[in-house]
Amino acid sequence: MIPSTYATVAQHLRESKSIVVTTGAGMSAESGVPTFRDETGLWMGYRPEEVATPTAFARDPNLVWSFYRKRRADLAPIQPHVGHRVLAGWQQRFEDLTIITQNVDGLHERAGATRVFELHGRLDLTRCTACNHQQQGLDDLGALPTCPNCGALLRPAVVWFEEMLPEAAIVGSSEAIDRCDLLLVIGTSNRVYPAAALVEQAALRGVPIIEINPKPTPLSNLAGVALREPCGRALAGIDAAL
Ligand code: BJW
Ligand code: ZN
Repeated sequence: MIPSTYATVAQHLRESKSIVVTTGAGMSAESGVPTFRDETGLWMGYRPEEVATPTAFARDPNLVWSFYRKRRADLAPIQPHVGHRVLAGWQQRFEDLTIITQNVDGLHERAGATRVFELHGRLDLTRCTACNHQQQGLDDLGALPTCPNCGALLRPAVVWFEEMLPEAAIVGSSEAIDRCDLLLVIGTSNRVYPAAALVEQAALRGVPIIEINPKPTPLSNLAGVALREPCGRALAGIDAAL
């Protein structure tokens, strides 16, 4: 017996021509990646401005690298879950489905998703603060890694507060939002901009919005349908109803 909300979302999916799915940290929670703002989230014990701003990195790169060194090590054994696989499968099934993620864990791609815009960069990418050098991988680079080319400090290739998002990701995301006729918002607190503004942008055009999140968010009022449960179970349920 398929719950009626799963059937409703499945019907929306079948009837839509262009679908966008935005995801946040809650998307990866069932894989074992901590969220940021929940009770046991990553920001507990840290003030975000102490570890996730360029000013913080300039002031205390040791502290910032110790935060990211642990997160890179923790990410290494993590695997995508059924929800990531369902979304990747929908990209094969539906003509136009774009995933826009704030996550830096690369789990959508590892589950086989092909069209993914990563708004906040990648934890498995490191870049030089002085030259164009970039390196890929989750290897332990030591306490304060430096560039093999020029000797300057390396930094995680993620987007911190006060930094611009990658141009291609923000342009591609905005275009996808402008042509979509269905938006699924999964596992984000919708507190960080400009990511949250994409949801507002779709709402302004009257696009139906479906939120999958155990808890309401500041943008829940824009969603016509809300599934208040973990996304792995919800996505598997919707998939079964398709
Ligand atoms: C589940 C679940 C399960 C649990 N299933 N769900 C407009 C207004 C106000 C402020 C601004 C504005 N525009 C810009 C700003 C400033 C700032 C901002 O937004 N501040 C607000 C916080 C007030 N934005 C920026 O600075 C951005 N840059 C920018 O705007 O550039 C222009 C500029 C230039 C110069 C000066 C000023 C502006 C950059 C933002 C970068 C964010 N970076 C981080 C860190 C990335 C690196 C890293 O990983 O360390 O990105 S912050 C952190 O928050 C991370 C996340 O991607 C992001 C969003 O968090 P997310 O994913 O929503 O996670 P949570 O924990 O908040 O929520 C999890 C949710 O999951 C919860 O709702 C749970 O209920 C749910 N959940 N289990 C489904 N199983
Ligand atoms: Zn360099």
